[in-house]
Parts: sequence; C-alpha cells; structure tokens
Amino acid sequence: MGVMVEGVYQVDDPAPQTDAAGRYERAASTIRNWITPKGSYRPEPGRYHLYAAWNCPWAHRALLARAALGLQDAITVTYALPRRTPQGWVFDASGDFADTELGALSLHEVYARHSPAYTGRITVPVLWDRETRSIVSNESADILRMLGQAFDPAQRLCPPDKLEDIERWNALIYPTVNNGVYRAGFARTQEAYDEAVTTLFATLDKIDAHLATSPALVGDHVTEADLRLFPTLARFDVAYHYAFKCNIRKLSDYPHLWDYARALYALPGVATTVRPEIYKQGYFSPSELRNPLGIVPAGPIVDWNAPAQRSLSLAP
Ligand SMILES: N[C@@H](CCC(=O)N[C@@H](CS)C(=O)NCC(=O)O)C(=O)O
Repeated sequence: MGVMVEGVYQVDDPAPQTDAAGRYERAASTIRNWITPKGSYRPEPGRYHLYAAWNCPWAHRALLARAALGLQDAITVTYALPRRTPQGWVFDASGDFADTELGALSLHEVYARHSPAYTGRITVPVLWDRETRSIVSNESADILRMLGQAFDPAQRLCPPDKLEDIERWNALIYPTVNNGVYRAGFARTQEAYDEAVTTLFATLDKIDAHLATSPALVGDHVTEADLRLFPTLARFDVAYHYAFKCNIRKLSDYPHLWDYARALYALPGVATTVRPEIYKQGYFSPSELRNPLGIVPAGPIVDWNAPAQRSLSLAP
C-alpha cells in the first residue's frame, strides 16, 4: 500500500511500519471530525456514505454498527476490491465493487476530493459526507461510537452508565487482540512475535473465562465493546490462526468465546457483514514476507451457523 503526500499518491510507501525492535506500529488516523446535532456534520439519514472493504476488520466495526442499528437505508456503502494493489484500495468501474457515490476508481481519489493537498495513509473505513463533500472521519473507533450516538436515541451501543466498563474492555482488547493479531503477523523479529502472541492469547483466555458467567462483555446486552471484538473473532480461524501465526489455540477451541461469537453472528444483520472466503483471499494474497506464492488454503471450515447456547441482543 502506498501513501499520499500533498495530494499525490506514492506507490512506494516510505513510512516504516515497525519500530527498531521489529514491532509493528499502526499509523494514527488523520481525519477525526464528529457527527453532532448542531455541528457541521449533523445526524441526517441519507447524508453519509461509508467506504469499506469486506476483509478489513476496522471497516467491519462500521459495518457492524450500521447492521446492528438497522441503518442500512440511512447510510449507503461502497466496498473496495478486497485485495492489495499498487494503487492501494481500488474500485471496479461497475458491479459489486464500484464506487456508487463518487465514481472513483481508487480510494486515494476519494481522499483527494476531500482535500487536494491530503497527506497521509489511504485507509478504510472512510465516512463520507455528501453535503459538504468531505470525509467526516477515517477512524473506525470514532465512526462506531458516533453512529451509535448520532443515529440511536436510546444509545444502546454505549449507554452512559456502561461507558467505564466498555472503555476498560476496549483498552485491553485493542492493543492485545484487534491490533495484537497484526503485531503477531507483521512482527519482524522473534521477540516481537513472541510478545504479541503471548499477550493475545492471555487476553483471549481472560475473555473466555469472563464469558463463562457473563452473556456479553459488559452485562447482558451487546455493546460497542462486543462489536469491536467481533471482527477479530470473525477472521480468527480462517485467517489469523494460520496467516498471522496466531496458532496457540483456535477460536473454536474456546468454549465460551466461541459460543459468544456465534451468538453475535446470529444478531440481526451481523451475518451479512461476515465473508470468510473473502478474508482468506485477502489475508493470503501474495505477500513477499508472508505468502510469496499467494496460495490460499482450503480450510478450515468454520460453522458459524451452529446454534449458540446463549442468545444476545441490544438493550431493549
Ligand atoms: N485507524 C484506522 C486503521 C484502519 C486501517 O489500518 N485500515 C487498513 C485496512 S485493514 C488500511 O486501509 N490500510 C491501508 C494502508 O495502511 O495503507 C481505523 O481503525 O480506522
């Protein structure tokens, strides 16, 4: 993937993504505006458009918020082709991967429409505002939070009285699990990998123990914390376990975590956001470091439709 400097897309990415000890470091998001009732970006159905990619777990957060809150009609989506190209994320001219909003052929064109002098990485998800013709945000955590705040008067994904617990789980799960799988997969030294994989499984063990007695991460109902964990779980056995060497255990080896993951999958709308075959194609696409021949493995077969013992829903 390349990077944009002063509005010019550079195919060769000069930015180092690992530190001196070989640890992977994710670049900070660059555009972080917020939808608010009285600001420039107001919560109006039909006003916003999401740029996503099926294989991206960060974009998956935004797709989950949209599905869980029933915002499919209020917020439209364009999906980038789920593979890496020298031009970064790209779109087809027509079909399932066409940009129905701006007719762009690459995501860097969308960033350039937002700001002709844009400098930074070209990442999904992007929340685009049709009215001001600008990007509201390219930070998935903010998009998930703001969709819940702006489009759900009941604030079910992040109830104020649960905020502290939600933030506590988020603060543990982001570095060790969501980004932890990348820290394992993109590590450039044995030590960096060992550190990432150990902390990843320590957190998964802890969550599994918690879910033995708690239906969801925070109490009985689904919150933002669950929607942030789910994208990593959805990709775990088909992608991270093998492609990123996160193989101490599989998700399906964890009795409670696996039951909980299937209960989240069974929430209305969630299954439509999960594409295991696309995850495989994406994570096993040719990579000089990780998969030079680009051969995509056949398995494992993961049965997401096996009924869960618990049933989960958003708060009433
Ligand atoms: N902070 C961003 C990270 C998003 C991100 O890293 N997306 C990846 C895809 S999974 C991407 O677009 N990478 C392209 C690049 O870094 O050049 C967020 O959470 O929204």
